[in-house]
Amino acid sequence: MNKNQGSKKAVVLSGIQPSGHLTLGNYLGALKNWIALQEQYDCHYALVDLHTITARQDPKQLRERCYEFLALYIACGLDPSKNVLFVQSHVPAHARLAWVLNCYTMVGELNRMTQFKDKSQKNANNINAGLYDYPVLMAADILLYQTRFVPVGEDQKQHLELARDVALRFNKLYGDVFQVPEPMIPRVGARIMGLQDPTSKMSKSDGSEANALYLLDPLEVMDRKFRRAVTDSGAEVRYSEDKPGVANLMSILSAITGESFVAIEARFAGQGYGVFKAGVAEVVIETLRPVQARYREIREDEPGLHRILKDGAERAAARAAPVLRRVHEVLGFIPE
Ligand code: ATP
Ligand code: LTN
Repeated sequence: MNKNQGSKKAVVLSGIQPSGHLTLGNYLGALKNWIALQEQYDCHYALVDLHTITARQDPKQLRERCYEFLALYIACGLDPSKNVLFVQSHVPAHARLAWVLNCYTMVGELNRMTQFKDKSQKNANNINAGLYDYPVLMAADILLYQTRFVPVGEDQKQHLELARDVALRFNKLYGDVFQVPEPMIPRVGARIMGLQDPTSKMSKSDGSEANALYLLDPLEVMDRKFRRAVTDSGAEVRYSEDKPGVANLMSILSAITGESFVAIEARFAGQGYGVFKAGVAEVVIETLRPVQARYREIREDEPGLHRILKDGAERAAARAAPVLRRVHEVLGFIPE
């Protein structure tokens, strides 16, 4: 079977959970890269709603957020005619392959997943089987499309390793069924930290408003969040592991403008943290101002957004079907 299913471009796939609101971390760690890849690769981007229900969701908000995320993707520059944009639950092959892969994933492997440990601590009253099984569903998302590259932030590296291990294990037993995927992690911006607590990852659903910068925050709120961002003792703008607040703001600036840390240090030499924070705020605000304007227009057309998802699901399902069929065949299931 041709792994790339009639397409010469290498397949890219990634997903974001429609939980909370999209943050600058999601943008710099994932979304910005997605946009850069759309010309060169055969890209698939999923709103992973099946993953999202591993934590309790309000049904109305979940639906609303899927439209919000899709409209924001498009406003940021992701073109629905060049990328397959879809909702995971619309393509049943994801859940079907996840079941199969469950039987090729060891409990010992899942026990090592750090995201499961973190999320279990945060949701001690709802440590459900879905949360534990989350990485297997993610492996299914990826392997279902013969994906070559997976653009994600640093925190997903361990899940990617698991997807690779499962693919290799399956291939060893049944021949060359799956493409073995590779992570694509940006050099800068792969792990944006909280603005109030620069020692923990900025996250869209941990409930701390001041810690995260949301792409749809009013621009004056963004300005305030940066001005109040925790920096470190001292006054020098210098990149150092032991100055996590300043290092984080420098990473944000560098990820957006492409400037090196050395160039940023030179630009802000002798100017103190106040000027530096205002400079970072300005760059972020000017990047997001046009995005927010486009977003409002795109979000208004909900039937149009729904059509994009319907079309995306059809295209995704067509791509996934032969792969699932092949998996069933090698396992010995009677063809449908
Ligand atoms: P949640 O708080 O709901 O767990 P999250 O903000 O961690 O959400 P995910 O949906 O888990 O977001 O991740 C979406 C993508 O954004 C992934 O590729 C992930 O690696 C990336 N990402 C998430 N947070 C950051 C961050 N702080 N810095 C860089 N990339 C990030
Ligand atoms: N687990 C990912 C979201 C995700 C994903 C995927 C990312 C689900 N399926 C497939 C890349 C490819 C996260 O960011 N928490």
